[in-house]
Amino acid sequence: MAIAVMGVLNITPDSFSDGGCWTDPERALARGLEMVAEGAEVVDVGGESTRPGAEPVGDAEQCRRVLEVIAALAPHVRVSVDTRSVGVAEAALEAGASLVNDVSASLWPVVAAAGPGVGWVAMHMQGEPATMQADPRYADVVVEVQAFLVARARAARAGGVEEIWIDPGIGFGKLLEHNLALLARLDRLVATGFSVLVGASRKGLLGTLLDGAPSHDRLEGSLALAVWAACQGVGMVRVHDVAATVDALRLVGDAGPRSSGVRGPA
Ligand code: HH2
Repeated sequence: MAIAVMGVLNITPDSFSDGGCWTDPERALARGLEMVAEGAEVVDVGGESTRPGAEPVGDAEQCRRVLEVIAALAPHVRVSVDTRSVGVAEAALEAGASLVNDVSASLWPVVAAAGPGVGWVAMHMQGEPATMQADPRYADVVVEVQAFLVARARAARAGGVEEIWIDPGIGFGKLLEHNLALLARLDRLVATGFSVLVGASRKGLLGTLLDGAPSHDRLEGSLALAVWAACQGVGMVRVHDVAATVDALRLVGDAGPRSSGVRGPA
């Protein structure tokens, strides 16, 4: 069992837990390198918050936020770009990213066109960030999310994408009961044969379950879910607290960083 850690680097003024922290490119680069030293195999750079209620950010502004940081980090670590925009994904790959973290699960043609060595994360979301938490509904959330992800992943594979990750999208158009059901059945996603990524770090379900803890005070819950994901066979966790997560995963017997092969070509 081996699991990789993807470190979150949001270059946004409004992300739910690190908004405004890394808007200065030098500070962002320093944080990215710090996460590498802490054991992150991938640094996920995003220029648009997709928290509940967030409004879309235009391509030019996303590019202004992320491209300089991606170019500076890429010689040191595998970089993913967290975007739902074709134009931003293309520009980020040009700048040195080699993984497209796509919460819209629609950008695989960009990845296929980029050729070997570039991977794609397909995440499930019901609705759009601005309104997705208003009234999400599912007949069977586990079945529906799995069917959606497998269909997208198969299309991408048929289109020539070699490296595919599927992600249930914790908190994206889901109530607490939906998030818990998906976390309880991560084994079903793992059994599809596609690599699975989970992002539960500091998310709202932890605040709900832990007596209203604010986003900066959800470390224990985040670690518990990372460990749970690892035990279910998930291949990568997307987290804000890299050092603590790497330590927690080592303690449960995972080989930790540099073991999962997600670094891509040297
Ligand atoms: N969650 C967030 C953003 N991107 N990507 C994947 N693959 N999976 C996730 O669960 C996921 C994601 C939201 O978290 P964060 O980036 O910390 O906040 P914000 O969207 O406010 O920038």
